Amino acid sequence: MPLIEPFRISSGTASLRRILLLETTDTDGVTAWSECVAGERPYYSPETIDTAWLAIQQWIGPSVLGVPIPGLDAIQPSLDASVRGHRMAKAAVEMGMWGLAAEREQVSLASLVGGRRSQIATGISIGIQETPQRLVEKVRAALQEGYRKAKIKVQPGADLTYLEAVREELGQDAPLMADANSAYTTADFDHLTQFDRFDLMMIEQPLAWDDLVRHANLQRRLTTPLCLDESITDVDRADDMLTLGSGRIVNIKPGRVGGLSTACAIHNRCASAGVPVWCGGMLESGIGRAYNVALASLPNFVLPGDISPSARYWQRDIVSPEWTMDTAGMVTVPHDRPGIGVTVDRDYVDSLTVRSETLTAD
Ligand code: OSB
Ligand code: MG
Repeated sequence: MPLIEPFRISSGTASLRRILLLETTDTDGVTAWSECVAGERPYYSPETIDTAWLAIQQWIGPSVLGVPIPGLDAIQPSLDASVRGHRMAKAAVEMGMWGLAAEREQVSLASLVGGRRSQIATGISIGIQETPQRLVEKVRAALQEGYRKAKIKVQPGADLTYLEAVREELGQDAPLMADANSAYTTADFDHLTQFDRFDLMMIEQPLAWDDLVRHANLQRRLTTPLCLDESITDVDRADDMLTLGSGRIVNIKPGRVGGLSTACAIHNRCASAGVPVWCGGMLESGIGRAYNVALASLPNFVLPGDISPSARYWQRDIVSPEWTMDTAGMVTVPHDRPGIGVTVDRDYVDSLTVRSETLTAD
């Protein structure tokens, strides 16, 4: 699916998304769609869409097909017991089974997850722009459209002057944060302390994608809260972050942590520790977005999520209704619709499909 505009972050640019979709069917013929959030290249995490395809086909698919599931929370532990890593591939499968359960029971995915919120406050994630002025215009337009938070992608050379320009023109109260996608190192600590003067809501993942210790050292030197994204891959990593003080906020993405049950467990851990969370995004189609919206309806998702409406990324989404945001920056949780809450436009998906494969229980 072609993105409406290229999305540039410190670790690479995306202009066209190759998306892996799963359609999971049970023995009664009930089906549900889910999405794998892996990128085309291993620039965010080691996984890619192609490693996910292989992992699902070779190991993950065969270990769930035809096997009775004792409960939704049991899927991921059973996958983790054998297959190391491949969390995004596991998540696509695990989430499909949540979607399927919601469909079977004719309840909304949000209520199956335990979410009560009826609307989700939405933030926008804005890629690295050619000039600070271009960024100012983007942020201004987004806040005018209703977005409750603007996340500005940064990297060395496109940080302080950009943030300075946005603060100067949009004022001290504009809800801003920065996301570095691991663009900095311990050599940049002095530089990073200069971010404090912009009064950001948080700085997301400034250091290495799998680091916790250095983030803790950096957090001690900053007044701005750090938020971790890439580094929080499971419940233990979230516990480690809390123990070490590696950050004060967590961006939860179900795809990154292996599925919805771990996403919920991390949410609960953070809630007990008084650490706020919000739901991140991975440039998903309307299918992946459905799972994010359901997750974000849990109570400790207290900060605006990267849950942009379909039209932010796609000329035409593959679901109906498309995801929309109102002028107050809120996305409505489809509690009144069973399953994932949207219908997949199968003809459109077929027309975009370049490869498909069916795995069956033997
Ligand atoms: O770091 O949150 C990130 C997109 C791809 C990979 C990593 C990230 C992102 C985003 C986009 O920030 C969030 C969205 O889907 O709106
Ligand atoms: Mg991020």
